[in-house]
Amino acid sequence: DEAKAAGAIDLKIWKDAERPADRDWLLRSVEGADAVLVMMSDKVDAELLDRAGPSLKIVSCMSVGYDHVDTAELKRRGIRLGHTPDVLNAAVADLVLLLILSTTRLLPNAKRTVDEGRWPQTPWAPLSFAGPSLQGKTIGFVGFGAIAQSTLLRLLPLGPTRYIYLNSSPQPFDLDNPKFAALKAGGLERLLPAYEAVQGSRISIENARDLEDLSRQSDVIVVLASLNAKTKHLIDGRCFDHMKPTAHLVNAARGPLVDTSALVSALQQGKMAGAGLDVLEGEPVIGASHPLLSDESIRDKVCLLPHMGSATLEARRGMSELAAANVLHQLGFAHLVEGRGSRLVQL
Ligand code: 8YV
Repeated sequence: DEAKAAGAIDLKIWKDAERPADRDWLLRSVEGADAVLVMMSDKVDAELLDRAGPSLKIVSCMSVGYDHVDTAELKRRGIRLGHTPDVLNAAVADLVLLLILSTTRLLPNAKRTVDEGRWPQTPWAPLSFAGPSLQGKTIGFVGFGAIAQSTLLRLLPLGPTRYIYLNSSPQPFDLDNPKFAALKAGGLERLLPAYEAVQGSRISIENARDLEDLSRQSDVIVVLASLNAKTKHLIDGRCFDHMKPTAHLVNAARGPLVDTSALVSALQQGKMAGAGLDVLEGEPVIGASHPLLSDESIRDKVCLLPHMGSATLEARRGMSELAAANVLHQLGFAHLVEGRGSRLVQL
């Protein structure tokens, strides 16, 4: 506001917070811009960068993921990229927990039974709506960045005794390695012995050998990796072949990390027990005709959410402030956001 009042900035703002920016509006609005601040739904490609022209210095994303941005083009043109890590860790980790519990405790089936008025006709039986507890179980993380580590910290009181993870390169577990900073900052050193004492068993955190190893051992696989050419369909048919028939899959990262048709077949064939997905290939247009919802034999095994991992008011405010701070830092207005750092990506 200050910079605008001083006549130092001209802002073009898409004002509808409920709907993504219209592409034509975006292409018109970026002409001659010094910075563009985009949502995950705004594709930043060569066409948009051409329209912006040589004045463009930074593309700032209001998201931690930036698979909607052509990073090679940005690098080639010397344009910086900003994103919003960390401010959303708690919100996404909360949602992952919600998905793990929803899918293991059969929430879709239970809720549909009540919502559709079938409860009175459903006689109580010892195994009605009974799903597995997390106590003594193994959780496998595909992608073990700050969000996955925040999820692990939230899972500790629920009783899993083994956590295994995979990153883009092998990384033995070592709390002094900055790669595990979110676990250290969350107090793992103190929490681990406390929960071991409460549960009366050791809790281990280990680097899985590979995806096959992780798939074979996990009771819940949590996908929190970034999407790129190497990770598309990382969770595929082979992975489902190795899973325990009682295992669940949760994806709160990007839809294309999971091969949806392989997932549908795995659920149909009973190769796994269920899936909780905040993201889906082809989102946002998922309807009742989607294969995960149209097949009655698997419909109750999946909990689908509309990509809302970061959707707490606090996280969204933090994301918007950081996305704006990234722009202001890059354009030489850092003094306007004193005390607020910037998060630029090394391209
Ligand atoms: C969404 C996310 O971007 O930050 C990310 O990468 O996937 C989420 O935070 C956000 O929910 C939608 O704008």
